[in-house]
Amino acid sequence: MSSDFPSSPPGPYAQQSLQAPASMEAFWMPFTANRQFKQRPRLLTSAHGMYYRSVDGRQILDAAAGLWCCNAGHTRPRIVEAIRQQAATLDFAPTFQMGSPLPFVLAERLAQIAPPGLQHVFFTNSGSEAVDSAMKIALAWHRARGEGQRTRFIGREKAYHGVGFGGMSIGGLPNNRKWFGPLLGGVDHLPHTLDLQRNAFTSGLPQHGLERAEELERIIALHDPSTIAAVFVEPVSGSAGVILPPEGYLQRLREICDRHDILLVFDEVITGFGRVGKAFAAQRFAVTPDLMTTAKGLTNGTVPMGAVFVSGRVHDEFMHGPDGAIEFFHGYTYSGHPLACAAALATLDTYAEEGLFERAIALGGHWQQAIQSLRGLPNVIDLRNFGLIGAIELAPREGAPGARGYEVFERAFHEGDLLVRVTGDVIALSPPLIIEPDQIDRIVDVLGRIIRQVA
Ligand code: PXG
Repeated sequence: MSSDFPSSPPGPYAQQSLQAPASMEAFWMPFTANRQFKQRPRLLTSAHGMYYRSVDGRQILDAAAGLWCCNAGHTRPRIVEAIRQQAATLDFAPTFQMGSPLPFVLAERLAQIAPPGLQHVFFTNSGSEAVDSAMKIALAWHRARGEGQRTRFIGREKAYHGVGFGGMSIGGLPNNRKWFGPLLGGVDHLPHTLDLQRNAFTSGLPQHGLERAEELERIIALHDPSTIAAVFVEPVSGSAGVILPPEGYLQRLREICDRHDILLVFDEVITGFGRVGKAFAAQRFAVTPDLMTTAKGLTNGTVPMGAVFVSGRVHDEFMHGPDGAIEFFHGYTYSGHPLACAAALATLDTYAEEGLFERAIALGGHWQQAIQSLRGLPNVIDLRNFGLIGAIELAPREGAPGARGYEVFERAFHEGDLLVRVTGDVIALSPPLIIEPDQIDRIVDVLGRIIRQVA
């Protein structure tokens, strides 16, 4: 396998990517225990297909698609070439009152694979920016149609919608919120749908919990429907440790939003681009939102990019003002960046050519069996799977929540040559969609061994 890694000399900058840095002081790492990390670093230096290589030369099986990004696997030649060529052709072009072809081409391509009716695309550089952009589109849309009093948002407990003030406010992870003051006003939260008592060890979608969608009616009634702009949910939450929607739940949210003229927004930053067996979870669940936020898999993680998909009904309301009026006072310097667009187009071609959106379903049976085979191991209190997403929930050590999960994660990397993601005591799995059955088996073998060791 190691012979598959590119062997050509990498040049002066990439060369530095292959060795440990002289100092680790200056880089303040995001969402990381910096001091702990810098004492015993986990450094990745190169990548190919399903594997990373670590700084000490080991091949690490990537069971996390980087961070839910690299759905087609790593350093795919078509994507690499697209970025290389685009950088040498058009490195940057403004998109404020100016344009260049690629964002138009990419938006058309995205509209072709989008859920029905979501045919307009607003580009951002990340999932967080996509979420904040969607919140602003929702507010401005209501105002444009004479409903400017609709300013409230409804998010959900345990939700992750990125780290902008908007996304933090509708998000529901206490650690991500409590440090940062009062956040946005006028936000309420649905209850989350994790219910180990009733749903533990369910294969696929949980059977219990549909009634938690009814809470939306209660929250809407409390504030009055006329004050509410939009409801934001992740069809499947990832960051909080993989939380699945009960059967029928998303349909129910759609019905309630429709009844009260409230926009429904799906945050598909992790579920988009094939993670659950269709291009988007909206299609897998056959529920179409009004807006959809995406990022990560859009460029296979190669160049930062996010996109908000917008329905015709929402988009068209903005297009009524006087000619020459800017319709939406929002955007980023790098919205529709040429390198990101080129990377995204090559990524979409790779997904299509290799049938990767269908692969999560094709591999679903094997995946489910593999994940659920860990049942009965010490401290395993739940196993969840859907599409090519898996979660192993471990009982927390007494007085030390998260310690057992972290130990599994660390040992998996150092001793098992395996990259997983950990959130508290949940091990989350989301491998590239190019994974082969024997690699699925290896993930489960390594984790099974380590879970026994940390018992
Ligand atoms: N929405 C959702 C649903 C996400 O999962 C974001 C927004 C923010 O995207 P950016 O590109 O701004 O990071 C995310 C990001 C994890 C993990 O451990 C998940 C994310 C980021 C980091 C870690 O599951 N998702």
